[in-house]
Amino acid sequence: MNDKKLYSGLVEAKRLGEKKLAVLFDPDKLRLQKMEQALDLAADCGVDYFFIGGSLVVNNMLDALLSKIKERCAIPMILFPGNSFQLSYRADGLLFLSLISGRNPELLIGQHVISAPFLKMSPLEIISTGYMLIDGGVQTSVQYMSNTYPIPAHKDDIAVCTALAGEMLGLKLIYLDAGSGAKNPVPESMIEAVGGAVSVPLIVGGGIRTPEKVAANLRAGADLVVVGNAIEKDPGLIREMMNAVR
Ligand code: 1GP
Repeated sequence: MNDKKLYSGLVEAKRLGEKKLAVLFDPDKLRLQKMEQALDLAADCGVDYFFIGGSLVVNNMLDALLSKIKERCAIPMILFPGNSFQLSYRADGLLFLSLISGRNPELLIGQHVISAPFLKMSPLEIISTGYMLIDGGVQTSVQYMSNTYPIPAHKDDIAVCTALAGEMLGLKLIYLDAGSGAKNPVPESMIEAVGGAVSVPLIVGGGIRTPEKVAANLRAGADLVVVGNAIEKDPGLIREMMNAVR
């Protein structure tokens, strides 16, 4: 899928004011029965994307997971990799994440250099993404693993300047993430401020547990909301969340 369909779909949806939901699967946390239930519901309700990845993937299930999803539905699968080991040609696209909220050169450019030749040969659609960690009230795996400080949740101005710089550097998406399992999701004031400042599509995730919160984030200016943990615990939420999106 190297024809840039995923990104152009996001840009077009933003232009039309259509909102999107992605369900995040962490290959380490899969329980097969819930997974099958989640896949069927996602297909039935028209979930827009699956994001696949985690800060630390310790099992070897990535390819198996991607094949399983493909067998069961046609929802695009986008890799959301915590490191350069989490790559697979079986997905449709990849968020090429540069952790612009942090000052760890490995995650700004180092891992990218290592994975670039593999990605150049791959059929994946590569979407450069300015990834910004926002303090979610607890230390999350991604904070620890990335060895970076998140942006304080009340510092909308830092978030805006960081996102603007990312956009000016040519990154095609901005992703505000409070981290998987965050106690506090990204504040709506920050989503509004960043959404008003950049023109590329805005993704928001981390600690979103209810359909009301999904709707509030979309109203604040998110174009795409990502939900992982809450749906992993209760796949039934997919339907209510999709209703909130539509
Ligand atoms: C991906 O961090 C999100 O950006 C997912 O977070 O697992 O808390 O929904 P949750």
